[in-house]
Amino acid sequence: MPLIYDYYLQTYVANILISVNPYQQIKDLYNSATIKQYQGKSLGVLPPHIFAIADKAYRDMKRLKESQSIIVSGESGAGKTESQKCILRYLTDSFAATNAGPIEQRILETNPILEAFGNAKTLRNNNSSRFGKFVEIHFNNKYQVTGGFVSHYLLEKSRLCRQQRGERNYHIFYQLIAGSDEQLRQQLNLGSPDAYHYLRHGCTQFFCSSTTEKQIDAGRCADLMKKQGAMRDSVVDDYADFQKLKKALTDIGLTSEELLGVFQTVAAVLHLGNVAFVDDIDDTKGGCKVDAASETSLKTAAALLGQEVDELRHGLVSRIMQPTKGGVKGTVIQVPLKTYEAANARDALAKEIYSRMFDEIVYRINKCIPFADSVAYIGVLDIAGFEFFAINSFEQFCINYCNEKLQQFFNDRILKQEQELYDKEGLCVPHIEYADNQDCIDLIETKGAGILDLLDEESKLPRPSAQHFTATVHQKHKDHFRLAIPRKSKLKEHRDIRDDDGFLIRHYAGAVCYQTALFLDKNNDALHDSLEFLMEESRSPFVKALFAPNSPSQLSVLESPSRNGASVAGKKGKLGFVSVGSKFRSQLVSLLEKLQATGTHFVRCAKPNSDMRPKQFEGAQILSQLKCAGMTSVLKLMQQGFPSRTLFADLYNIYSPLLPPELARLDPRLFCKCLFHALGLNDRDYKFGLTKVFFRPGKFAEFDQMLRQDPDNMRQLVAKVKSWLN
Ligand code: AD9
Ligand code: MG
Repeated sequence: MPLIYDYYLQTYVANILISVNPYQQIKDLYNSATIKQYQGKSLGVLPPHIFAIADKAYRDMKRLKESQSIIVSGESGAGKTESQKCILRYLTDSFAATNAGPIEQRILETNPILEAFGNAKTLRNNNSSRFGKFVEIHFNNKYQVTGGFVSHYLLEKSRLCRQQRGERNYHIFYQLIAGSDEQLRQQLNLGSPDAYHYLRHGCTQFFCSSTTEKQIDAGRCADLMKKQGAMRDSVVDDYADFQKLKKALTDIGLTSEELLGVFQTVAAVLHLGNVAFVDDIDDTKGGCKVDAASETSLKTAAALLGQEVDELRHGLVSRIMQPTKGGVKGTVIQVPLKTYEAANARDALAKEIYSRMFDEIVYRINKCIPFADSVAYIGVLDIAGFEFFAINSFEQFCINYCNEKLQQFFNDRILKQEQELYDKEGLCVPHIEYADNQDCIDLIETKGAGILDLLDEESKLPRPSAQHFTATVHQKHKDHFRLAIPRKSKLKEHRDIRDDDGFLIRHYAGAVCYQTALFLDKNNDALHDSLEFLMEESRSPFVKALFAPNSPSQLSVLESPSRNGASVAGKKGKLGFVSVGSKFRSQLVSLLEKLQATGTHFVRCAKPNSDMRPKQFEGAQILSQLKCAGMTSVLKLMQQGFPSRTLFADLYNIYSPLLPPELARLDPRLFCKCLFHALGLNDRDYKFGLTKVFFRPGKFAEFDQMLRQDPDNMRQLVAKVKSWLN
């Protein structure tokens, strides 16, 4: 039986915040007054809150003069992105430079932009982020916000061409249709969502809020929305979000031509998706041609992409090949494509255009929030948690690989280093065993024999196949504990599948069965050369720039330039392209290097139920999420651990100015001992190590409060210390 709750559930396990999505707006929970309340307060002084974590990260950055990161994790719909937004708001509101308003505004405006192009309605979340991100807020030497940097990971490209029933494509398509004025609509030749092949498979409804409904009552949009039966959501509103998006894009510096370039590109993707192909019976080589019924779509797509219609037509129905013999390039030949090959080429083009546009937009965002005078940053990671569905493909494989790496980092930071520190400081806390997952990471990423490299190798074969790839994986890692052949029933449930069509990996959070049929295609999403050449020569300056050799997609968009200018996107290998898997592996290396170099804070978000409803709390579901987040070992450790600690010297520096000179003269260690004794702290609540004092959860905050008490108590305290010293 689900339990009913009507409060916002947040709690700490040691210094880790566990936050359960309330699925309702809670009055005053995130307003400016609450922000003020949490400023400068130690963890535990006020009720658990995402602001308390943001403030701790800020205070640690200042105190330790070291960048910090906050890792927000959880399954889809658990509240990661909302938490990230709260952290960004807290930091930009609290620590703005007095006269640097626009920078904070621009940092906050990255959200509507990223969400328009990178979020979509899924069955699990109406505003699901279909990419991962690490957002850095940079601070100057006065620890005021000075700029930012966004790194992004694994935009889900497959969504562009197909969505599950009930899911949508990226919000921007619906925003553009619902929000553009008549002139823009005509310019882009826009119809309603059900007119587009790329929107038709999923759900074609708009999102709307009651305010918008009133605002646009008499307009075309209201008409459209009524016809489509608009869905209500507290966060997503296609019409209003489009107006916000236009403002945000203008604020980050896009000119009106560039803005039009973006919208033309979005519309071009829709029209391109409507170009269908049929077998060309006149072609002796078995080629295909554009279906006469989609000529208008082809023309519109070509115009919007700055192409000649016939060149685009040619690019889609044939490909150029230049065979090499003995290292010498031969004559260029045109190979006609079969109907399904042309459809694949069209989809590949749509995905490539869109993902390059996404890279460009992130690049422009970063350009407008520079951080030349940064001394440190706080980075917030919002990336999908461990996933397992009825059918798991390459996307789940990549995200679970990422979660293995993050879990290892979490174990290392929270469990390994914590226990090493207890040993070093002589604290005598019993050891906690936890599972090491290095073998699972090796299985995936080892150079040469790891699954990612085997996949790349398969692509280089003359006739690559999913079966051969899968068989190679099983053969290379025959007795690997983490790898198994899935039981027939597991794969066959949904389709007619053979044994060598998949593998099972025993992840830290559970076993997942991967279906490998589309691994090769999803790993190698390069365009064929003819289309790439066409786009490079586009008459549209916006499209041409997307395909230029120095475009953000070609350069690395992953590194903040101040620390490492080098590209981590990987070098073009023998394949002539960087595979999705190897690019992601490089990105993860870079991300983990950053995390290793920062102080870390963890937020574990949990989803209370599968229906996105408030006040419905399903205990078993939450427990399983906490297990996936590796929280059980942490709970064991923290039951007997000491999560807050501070150097004697630091404690001395903080509190000696509050206390009379007799006390301040003592050396830091004795000073702390006297103070604790005089305050009458229970010795189960703290432990003295060699250089630091350690506190049980929540006890540092109590201690801090005791010391900031009124002068009368302080006098009594000093008298107690003196008598104890005598
Ligand atoms: V996904 O992996 O991107 O699909 P997230 O990011 O974990 O997922 P998100 O932050 O988008 O989830 O939250 C999902 C929805 O829950 C939001 O659209 C809100 O409607 C709702 N939510 C989440 N957090 C809060 C909150 N603190 N207060 C109120 C919330 N509503
Ligand atoms: Mg999200």
